[in-house]
Amino acid sequence: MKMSFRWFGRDNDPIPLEYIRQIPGTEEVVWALHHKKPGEIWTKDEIDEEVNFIQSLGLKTSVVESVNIHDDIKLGLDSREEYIANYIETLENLAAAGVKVVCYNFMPVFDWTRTELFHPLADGSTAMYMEKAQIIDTDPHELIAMFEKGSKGLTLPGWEPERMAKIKELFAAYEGITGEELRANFKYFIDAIIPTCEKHDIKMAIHPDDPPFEIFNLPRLVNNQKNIDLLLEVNDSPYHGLTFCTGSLGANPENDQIEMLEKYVDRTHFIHIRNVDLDEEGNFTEVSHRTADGTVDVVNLVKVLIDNDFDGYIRPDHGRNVFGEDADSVRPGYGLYDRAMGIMYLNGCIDAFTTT
Ligand code: DNO
Repeated sequence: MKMSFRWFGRDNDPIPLEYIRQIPGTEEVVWALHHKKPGEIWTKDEIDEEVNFIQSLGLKTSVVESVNIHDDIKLGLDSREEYIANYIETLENLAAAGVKVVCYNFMPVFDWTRTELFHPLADGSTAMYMEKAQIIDTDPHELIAMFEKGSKGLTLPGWEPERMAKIKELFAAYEGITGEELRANFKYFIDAIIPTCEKHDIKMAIHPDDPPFEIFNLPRLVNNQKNIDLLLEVNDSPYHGLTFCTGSLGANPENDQIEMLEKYVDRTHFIHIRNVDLDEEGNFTEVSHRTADGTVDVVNLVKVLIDNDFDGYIRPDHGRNVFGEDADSVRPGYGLYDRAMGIMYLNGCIDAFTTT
């Protein structure tokens, strides 16, 4: 398996690539063209510029996270044809630059959601937190009103201003859409792009929905075994696979992640390892990667990967904010220190299971 570290690019990430190279065993940078909007073509020149820069510092560029999907595709509108054609062109351009795996999601309206970014932990660090009731009980219209008033009551990372500006229309567009309809729109998309993936040897790795339960009445497709089975069944190609995210799936206490990883390991191209500490009400805080610090059995999940000769890509997911790292300059969850410690913990697990 290949160890990687997510990096948001020269304009968005204060972590120097030189530091990433110093994390033992880390060969790959998980990258993206973060200025690109969903539906836009990533040109060969733009891709080459980024890839050449990362590679010039001795790191590889096999994994992209994410090429985001335009909402018209998720909604199944006629205009999806143009966006699917653009997506295919982007995949061809990425494959030409040597990219092997594309991580993406199919969540309506939002990417991941939390209710607090700097929740204090007992050790004096902070981490992201999700209070389930606050999300479940918030009516989307109240949420829209809160944003219109500029309220910081609910802090939701990764919500770009352009999206917030059209949040009302987005909610209206998704109103009434069922899980089955969303899955049918997903199938239309994946069936359209898989021939390109097979031809150019570039794998799709869908990320689970985070949190893995319905929020604001928006349907979920990638949150539990039943739905993941249905999702994988829409197209049998191995090029249609998963990003197995232990933090996202770990926030649903009914998910037996060991069983799930054993079942899906052959369709898993990328794995995000993160631990969460889930309480009885379904709230969770993100914690260190160590098994003992949360409710995700990180050690035995790594063992499943080793036992199955997993040869895809792995990265540590969100870390805590530790050692006084400047929380304003790094993206929430994406500081250097705790993720680097996460890698060393994963390296320890990997070595313990592979060294005889
Ligand atoms: C959170 C990330 C997600 C992920 C997307 C994939 O930190 O794991 O934002 O990148 O859902 O498209």
